[in-house]
Amino acid sequence: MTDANMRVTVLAGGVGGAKLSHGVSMLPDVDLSVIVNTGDDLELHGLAISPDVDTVLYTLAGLANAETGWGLRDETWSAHEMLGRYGAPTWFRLGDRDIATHLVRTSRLAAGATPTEVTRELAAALGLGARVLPMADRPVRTRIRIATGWLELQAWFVGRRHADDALEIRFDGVDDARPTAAVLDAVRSADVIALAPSNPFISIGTILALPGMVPALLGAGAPVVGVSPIVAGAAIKGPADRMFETLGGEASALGVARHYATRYPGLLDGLVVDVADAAHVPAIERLGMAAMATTTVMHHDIDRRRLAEDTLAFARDLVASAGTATPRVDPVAGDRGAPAKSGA
Ligand code: FO1
Repeated sequence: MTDANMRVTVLAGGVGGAKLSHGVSMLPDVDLSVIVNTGDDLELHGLAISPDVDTVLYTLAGLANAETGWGLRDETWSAHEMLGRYGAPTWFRLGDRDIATHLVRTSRLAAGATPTEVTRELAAALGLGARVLPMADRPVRTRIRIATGWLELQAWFVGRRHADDALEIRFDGVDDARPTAAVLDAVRSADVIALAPSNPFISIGTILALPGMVPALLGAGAPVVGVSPIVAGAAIKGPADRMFETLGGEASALGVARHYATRYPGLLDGLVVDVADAAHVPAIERLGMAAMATTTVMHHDIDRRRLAEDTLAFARDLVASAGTATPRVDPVAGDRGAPAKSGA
């Protein structure tokens, strides 16, 4: 902990990640960095669109559409209607105010700015104190294999309402991408690192698939705590529960713990689960990570703040107890130093 602020770094995907980050940003004396998945990015109408980054920016700025979680509130759809009249694609709905973000991003990238620089400029313009960090400055594109073949993430997620079973995931470009310097700094200098309740396969998994990302997290001095995106066997939003069924594992809080413990041994020091899953806590602890049950479903801002408070307090207790207890040997991977297998 620095004298003034606690430095908190959150790994986030879409709506769930943005909400937890927003909760952290409401806490006093906290210096927040959010590392955001960019595998969902797409180009449409000649515009560079970064859904998860924009969802975090809008949510932290208090501008997000409360019903959907993505896009801006008080939105209008004149451009969308006109695009329809021209026969342009309208399956991915872009509101008029949202389009301003894509216009600025596209022109700044064309002028040679990096996604990190563009996002910093957008965050500053929206008056954000938090650092919002694209996970990488090189393009990574998540692809999903369904029964009829491979689809780009948004074509599956939005275009087909993720109705098809996801049989395989690919992160195109990930081998040539690296966590940015700002991302590695946010990991190294954190007092607490949190994996938000985002999809472990296509949001957190994408970030962890970046070469060097898991080793950086394993080498960080800060405790790494996750928040389960599965509550009482179901995802709050999106296809995470069904992806456990088709990609391996179990759609439960214990399944989430097992997912991280087996794919990223030693990564999680603790997992926060919902009170509905309190019965799973002992089995999760037997996997070699601490576990805590609290209310993790976030309907209102106050829920976001309280989950953030509980998660940070949980992480602080881990630091305190680690100071006294003998170093915990992870049953799956041996001591912390063991090189983790690569991510998803
Ligand atoms: N999600 C939808 O279900 N339908 C949409 O038309 C849609 C448009 C959209 C536009 C901008 C943006 O930032 C997000 C948008 N999303 C839409 C959400 C997005 O697909 C998901 O939030 C993430 O990609 C999943 O993490």
